[in-house]
Amino acid sequence: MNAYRCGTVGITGRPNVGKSSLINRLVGQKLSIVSPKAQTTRHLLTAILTTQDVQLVFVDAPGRPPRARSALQRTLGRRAVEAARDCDVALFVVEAMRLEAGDHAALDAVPASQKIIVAVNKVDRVRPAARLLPFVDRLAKLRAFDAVVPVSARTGRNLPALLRVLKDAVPEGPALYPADQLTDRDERFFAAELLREKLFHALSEELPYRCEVTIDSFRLDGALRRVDATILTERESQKGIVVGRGGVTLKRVARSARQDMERLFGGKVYLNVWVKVRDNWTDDLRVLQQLGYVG
Ligand SMILES: Nc1nc2c(ncn2[C@@H]2O[C@H](COP(=O)(O)OP(=O)(O)OP(=O)(O)O)[C@@H](O)[C@H]2O)c(=O)[nH]1
Ligand SMILES: [Mg+2]
Repeated sequence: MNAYRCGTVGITGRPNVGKSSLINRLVGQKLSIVSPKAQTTRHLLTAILTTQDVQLVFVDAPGRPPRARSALQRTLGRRAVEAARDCDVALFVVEAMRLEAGDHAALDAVPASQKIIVAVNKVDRVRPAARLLPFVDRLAKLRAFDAVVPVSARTGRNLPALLRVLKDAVPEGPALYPADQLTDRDERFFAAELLREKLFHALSEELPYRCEVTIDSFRLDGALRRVDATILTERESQKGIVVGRGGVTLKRVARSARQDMERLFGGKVYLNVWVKVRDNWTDDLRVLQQLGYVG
């Protein structure tokens, strides 16, 4: 029998290439939030896949922002490289048929000594599929990658092949986590993230980047989870948009977040959401500290 394998897989890549989608699909649970906008992920998140012969501990990370304009973005930039450096193997995700300066910058931040596997994501969009071959060739010349695997997080295509190469890349050793543990984060973290995800879907352009979510209290009341949350905005005018006319936007966002929480937690949730203004929080080190972005 082959020995058990276990290791950490740090994800890296330009924003919006589908890193979080891929991790969710690989572990079979929506843990990491996803949106069509770049820079959705802000925190490091562990998602654990345990099988008969391997345990893969994926670390999702923010996409590396092209230009850091605020203190928050500088922190995200640092987090983006952390995951790919401090792991057994880096999973570098790119979008099929699209290599940009951001991809090269993300790759350059991974030390030359690091094992790297490339996932060429979103291949469901490439027609005919033969167009992919020259792209993969070009990619393979960038560095001595351990493997280049075309996949689709959307359709699940080729994910078993990706899991096989990841398994071969991690060291032999016993599992780090119990077989039924899916993540290192608690329900409180997911409550905040799911609410933040809904803001990314409901608000246009710049506004989601000006918002943050904090959980003021998270209590179990029998089988009911009672969650009090605050959405921080930077200005009064932004608060107005988040709340919406007659409160419609806020109601829609809160309802959708509550439904996702109930699905993830497997029980009823009572969610209360307030919206507050905290002047320029994305550049306020004290606020960023309170939010856990800076130590
Ligand atoms: N067509 C297609 N779209 C995908 C695929 N994977 C992800 N997407 C979409 O790409 C967008 C970005 O996905 P995310 O998973 O949030 O990307 P990310 O790399 O985690 O982004 P950041 O956290 O901002 O760095 C979303 O709209 C996804 O639905 C795929 O395989 N095919
Ligand atoms: Mg992400």
